[in-house]
Amino acid sequence: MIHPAWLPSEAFRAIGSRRVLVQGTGPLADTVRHEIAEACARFGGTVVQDRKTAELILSIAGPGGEGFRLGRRGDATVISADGPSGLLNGLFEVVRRGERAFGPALTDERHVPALARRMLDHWDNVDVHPVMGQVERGYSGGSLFWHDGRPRDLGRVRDYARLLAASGVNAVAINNVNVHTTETRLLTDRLTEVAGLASAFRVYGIRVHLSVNFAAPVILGDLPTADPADEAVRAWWKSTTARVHEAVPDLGGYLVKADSEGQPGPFTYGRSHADGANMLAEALEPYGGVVHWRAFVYNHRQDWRDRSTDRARAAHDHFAPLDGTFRDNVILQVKHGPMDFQTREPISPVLLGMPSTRLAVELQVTGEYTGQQRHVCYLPPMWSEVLRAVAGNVSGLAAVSNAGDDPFWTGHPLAQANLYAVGRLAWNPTRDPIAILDEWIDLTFPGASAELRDVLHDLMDESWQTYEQYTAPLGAGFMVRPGHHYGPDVDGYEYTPWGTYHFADRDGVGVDRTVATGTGFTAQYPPLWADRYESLATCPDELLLFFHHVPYGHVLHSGVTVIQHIYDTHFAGAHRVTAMRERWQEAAGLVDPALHARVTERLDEQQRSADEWRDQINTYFYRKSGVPDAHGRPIH
Ligand code: BDP
Repeated sequence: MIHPAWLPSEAFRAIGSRRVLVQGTGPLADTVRHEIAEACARFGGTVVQDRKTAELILSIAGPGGEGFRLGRRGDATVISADGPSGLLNGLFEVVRRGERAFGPALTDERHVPALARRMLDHWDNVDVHPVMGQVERGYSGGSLFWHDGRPRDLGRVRDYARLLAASGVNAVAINNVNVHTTETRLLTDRLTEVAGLASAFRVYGIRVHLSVNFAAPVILGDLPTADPADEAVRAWWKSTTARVHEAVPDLGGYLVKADSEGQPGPFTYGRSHADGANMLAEALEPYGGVVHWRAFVYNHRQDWRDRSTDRARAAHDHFAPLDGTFRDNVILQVKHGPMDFQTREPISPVLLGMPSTRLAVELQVTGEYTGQQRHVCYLPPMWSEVLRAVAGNVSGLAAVSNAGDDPFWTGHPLAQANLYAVGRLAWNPTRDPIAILDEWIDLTFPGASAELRDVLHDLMDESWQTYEQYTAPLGAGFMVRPGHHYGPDVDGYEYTPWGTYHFADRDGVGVDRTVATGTGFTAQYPPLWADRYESLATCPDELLLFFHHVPYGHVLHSGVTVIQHIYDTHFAGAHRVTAMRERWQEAAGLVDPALHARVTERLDEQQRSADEWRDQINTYFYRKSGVPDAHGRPIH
């Protein structure tokens, strides 16, 4: 059985037991009508045609737009939508409120999304990749879109689109940013598959985007070059894009990973990333499409002995000089941190330093470096910090999806909350992440008892911080097993060409990224930020080792030494997991037994893994430093 996630039928009871009027035409109004008719059939309400008797009125009151007004008119609750998408968004607002949407106390509210583009990126392959599997960094089974190299039944895709629409998402990229040969063909001879997926997403107001391979003209055998200055190449993209739009008239656009981790790009031809992005933007422009061009460009074949190189600098070094040179329909998609989705990173300086470029911030819902959906790790507290810092600079959010064909959608059932919350935060980045968690609990477990709610909060509220405690300390990243990135491997990446180092030796640890003595990365920030990170006196503890190389005896703002902090947090984090496991047993009988069993199994693994992290990290730093634990706990 497929778990209904945050849309069990019970969530529609308040609507489905009333007299409801829907006014408006078009596919999205039809979707809303269909949702209401189903709910009424289940809960005894009626679809009415008359305003006078209606208890809920949903109407399209404007020419277009995603916003809506919610309020009371007489005895009815009314959604006046700016356009068809607003109608759907209004419906889900009423679903979220349940009975609370119907009291006379309801005051007029206007709802509009803060970020215009709220996108999920799927790293799905059509075929199963020999190393990466079908979904790259996927921890929830196979793809929702393809099976055995063929498109799946669209029913489940439609259910997925519905879940996403109810969270506020309005765009998806359906295939992996590493575009292999089969997936390159989605642009040409596999277009009918794209059209099928687009039809499933369209009825929920979600536009499909395609990840494209920059070298597609060469890979598909049509041209000898992919040089963006070559007229034949430009013409190829224009005619190919025209054909794509014959099949999918409302395609949202292209997503591109270029000159990164082996993907082809404009550098091959001595051209800039603006040249590359602008060529695709020109091809998409007649159709209102956009190019999401990723800023994740760095040299993954570095000489690790060369201390002057710094992977954290790469995106800003490449892109900041191009500010103002991108066409209007290019969106530069920037990972939230300068490295790569680590548990703790500072904000990418690209997001603070390109005022004349349209920017989208990229987050990773799939927990590649945050427990891979085997650990409980509720990420919105991290995302909320990011979004508050870049508010006003970005107009979009793109997040790597964590959903797959798993019956619980996300491997770990509690990881559904991350998927739900990312859309809600994109709609309103100022929301309290814990209030969003409450919303998810209400929808997913309608009528949840106070007891269940408390257990879920105990497990999830601070789970990101707990994960951070027992894994890599103080902003040091990548102490993970190379390749699959699960579990500890203290030096796994230390002497590799990937540019991911912590520089631990017998005297100290951390990467010196200061201007004074290090790589100069701090200078990429606006002055106030740069000063804060440059100085040991003001650099926040949790990012200390990201910016500074310090002796083990360095005293943190918290008053403890770096080495003692490492020991303390690792013991505390693993201990906390033990408490979480015990707490979860109190939820037995309060949730679906299959869900309870799945979470129990995951918590067992989280405990094993947290203990392993604790022991390896503590032992490593004890052996490097020779400093014993002040509290005499066992470290070998
Ligand atoms: C890294 C992943 C890799 C992705 C890459 C990306 O390990 O699988 O292809 O990000 O974002 O974190 O392109």
